[in-house]
Amino acid sequence: MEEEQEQALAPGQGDALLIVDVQNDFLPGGSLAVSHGDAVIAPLNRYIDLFHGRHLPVAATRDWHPQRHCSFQSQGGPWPAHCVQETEGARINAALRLPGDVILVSKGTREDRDAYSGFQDTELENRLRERGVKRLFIGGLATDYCVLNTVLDALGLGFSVCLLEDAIRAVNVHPGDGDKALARMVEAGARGITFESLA
Ligand code: VGL
Ligand code: ZN
Repeated sequence: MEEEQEQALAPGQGDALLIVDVQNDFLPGGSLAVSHGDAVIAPLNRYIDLFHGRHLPVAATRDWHPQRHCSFQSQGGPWPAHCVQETEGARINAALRLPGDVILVSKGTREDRDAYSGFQDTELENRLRERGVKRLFIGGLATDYCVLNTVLDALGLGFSVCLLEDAIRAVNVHPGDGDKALARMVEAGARGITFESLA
């Protein structure tokens, strides 16, 4: 019984890894730092090695805002300026070992629209479909914003989702937001997993 479950979970044909917004501005020292956000990097590198080693697609999203983006406080939005295109803060952290053939998707690129989901106004769905992806293993930052919205969109689009519980961290603007987001994702059909559950 136990073994059967593990086999079903092990990444294979039709699976892809999707890493959300592991950018300097969301890490300690960044302009919209997620506390302990850097704790996702080591586990994500293990997932990258696993997927890349099996020749399975690895995708990454980045928040990629123009200088006067509507989500910035200077423009009446809720957030400090963050992930401004071509700045150091917008760079995906160098410690993350993304493969050379990563599927890289930029979101929130329009001044007048925000995008918490990696699927919003991007080519992500097409890029995954053309690789035959049916199930996504999703981790990154932040649990209560971009991970939440990316996971809900993925499920809505018909992908199965395994949520990497050991490779996500929350902003927690309100205490408990991360836990609430986790519950919503599981309620919507995401399966919470850890790296150990794959081994
Ligand atoms: C995010 C707030 C603003 C995220 C992006 O990546 O979770 N959060 N922009
Ligand atoms: Zn943003």
